[in-house]
Amino acid sequence: MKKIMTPIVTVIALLTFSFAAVAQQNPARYFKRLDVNQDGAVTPDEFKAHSNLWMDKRGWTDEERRAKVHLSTFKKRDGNSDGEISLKEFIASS
Ligand SMILES: [Ca+2]
Ligand SMILES: [Ca+2]
Repeated sequence: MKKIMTPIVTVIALLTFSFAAVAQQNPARYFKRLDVNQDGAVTPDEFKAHSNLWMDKRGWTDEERRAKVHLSTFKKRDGNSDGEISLKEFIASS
């Protein structure tokens, strides 16, 4: 388990860093890009569209790995665990 966890943790750190790097420049604008239907909250599906792009760029084909990283990154952002990321939560986690 430890053997598997280490790369995943590294990947999450990298993913978080890459989000943070873009988000830091203008979190509100970045949030708008993620919030596809512009209702003020980013759902797992909206977030997934973004994760997928990120992972496709890196050639990730392992579905299990993609799902794991997607879920853990979303959970990190969803401060109150209501299943959506608000702008406030997004800025707080940027
Ligand atoms: Ca939305
Ligand atoms: Ca939330």
